[in-house]
Amino acid sequence: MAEKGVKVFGMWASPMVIRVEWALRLKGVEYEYVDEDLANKSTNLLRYNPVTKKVPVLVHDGKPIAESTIIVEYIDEAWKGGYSIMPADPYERAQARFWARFAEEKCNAALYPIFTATGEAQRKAVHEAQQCFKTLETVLEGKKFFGGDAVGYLDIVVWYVHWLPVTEEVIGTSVVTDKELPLMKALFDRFLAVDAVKMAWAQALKRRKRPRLHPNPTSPSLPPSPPLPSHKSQRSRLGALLPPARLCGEARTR
Ligand SMILES: N[C@@H](CCC(=O)N[C@@H](CS)C(=O)NCC(=O)O)C(=O)O
Repeated sequence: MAEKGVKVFGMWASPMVIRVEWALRLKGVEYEYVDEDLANKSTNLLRYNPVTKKVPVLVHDGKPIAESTIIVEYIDEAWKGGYSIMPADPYERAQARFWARFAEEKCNAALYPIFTATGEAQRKAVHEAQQCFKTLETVLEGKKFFGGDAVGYLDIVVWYVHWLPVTEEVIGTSVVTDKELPLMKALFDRFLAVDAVKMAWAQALKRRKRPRLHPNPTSPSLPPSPPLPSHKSQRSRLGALLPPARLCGEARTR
């Protein structure tokens, strides 16, 4: 008999995985979360995603789907009714996809050098990321969220909403400020106050304490990191140990 239910194969710090969890929570879909050690991937992950071998993977009634943005669209279509993630209008849908690709390819890419550069190179990287965000910010004019009055597809794709405050604290430099990017900053605050968003992020931070996670995902021989202290210092350590740049995307060390 075919396997029933919804599973998400993920890794706590992955900004791509949390997109899937946000989408499922917004839709009110129950799911089981399977935490992967990316230094030692499970046979199930390799079986479900033999092509890229990356998380997230959504398994719905035994059928796997990979690539976070594709999964988010799938979730919206598979659980029709109730909360809508994609705009109803085809033109608006096309626009949301266009900006999602821009955010993914240009703004995400512009952020990675900030985490790794220092001094003048970092200042230049911050400036370039801000220019990219300014372009993205034009979509927010007159709206509460990219999706309009409620969180939509583009809000979900813009992962730096939850990771950027953490990394800004670690690098000691602000990218999204009231002065430079007021609409984006207001969006960040609003987005992080949405229940489904808050709950998924709080849950992800709890997973961080699992002992089998390592400070360096490419070095399974390292001892597990100790439990984190709370709040501000916790956030600093989170960023210092595992910034997204070391885990995700092209910048990750292989
Ligand atoms: N384009 C993919 C990127 C997924 C991705 O980069 N996943 C990272 C974690 S954030 C991963 O699984 N890395 C393990 C590896 O590269 O081996 C998506 O959006 O789903």
